[in-house]
Amino acid sequence: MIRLYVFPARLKGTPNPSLFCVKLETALRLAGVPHQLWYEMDPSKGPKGKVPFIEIEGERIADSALILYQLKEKLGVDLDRGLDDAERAMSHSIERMVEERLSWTIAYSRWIDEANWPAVKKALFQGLPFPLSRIVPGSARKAVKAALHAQGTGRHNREEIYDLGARDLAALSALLGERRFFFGEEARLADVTVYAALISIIGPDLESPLKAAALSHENLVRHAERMGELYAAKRPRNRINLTLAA
Ligand SMILES: N[C@@H](CCC(=O)N[C@@H](CS)C(=O)NCC(=O)O)C(=O)O
Repeated sequence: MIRLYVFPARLKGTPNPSLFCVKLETALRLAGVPHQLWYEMDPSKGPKGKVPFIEIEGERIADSALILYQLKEKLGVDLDRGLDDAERAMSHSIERMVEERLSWTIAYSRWIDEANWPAVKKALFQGLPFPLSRIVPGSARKAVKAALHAQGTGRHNREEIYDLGARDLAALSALLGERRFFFGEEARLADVTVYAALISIIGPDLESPLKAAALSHENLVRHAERMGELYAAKRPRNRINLTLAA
């Protein structure tokens, strides 16, 4: 049985505070891959210092994309089965745009934007004992700020960052058009990845120009609703272990 390690589900409105955890869990659910969910608060427990990661046959593997490549190789799991080469390339491009660009705007809106940080801090770090409650949130925020700066997004001003995010969302909306899913009637990896981003933006009770931009695209909102229904319908039975990892 695969163990899927994700952050505790501490942000109301989204299955997980991490877009990458939502993506991987949704992909496993949709592909019908049996798994147990383990909550891990410490990314350093993962082989690459990040969450999510999985444990399969005693081996820990990190990175949502690399995990899915391995599951394809080992178990034949492929949400993009049946797509032609150009569609697969489009699916890949959508996944990369969401993860390499849009996700940083989401991180900014939660961790840096003063309008949301107090609520995010409260949700993510609830229950930490003193004095950790005084130290951990600030140092985690500092680390995200440094990562945003290194990646580049953090060098733009607030207006520019939200404008970049709004452009990504507009592109996704145009690509989706009137279809139910990006490649027709079936949800593919691109749909899973976009859902992970959309529910991260729209789901939590946090306001930002990014959320306003997402809500302005009716087709994206409907897509998120549709994917949310699929996510709920594909809940694995007796396979969830909501235990905090030791
Ligand atoms: N490329 C990775 C990204 C995972 C990632 O960035 N995880 C973040 C949470 S959203 C993390 O664990 N950050 C902790 C850190 O960088 O110290 C994937 O697809 O899994």
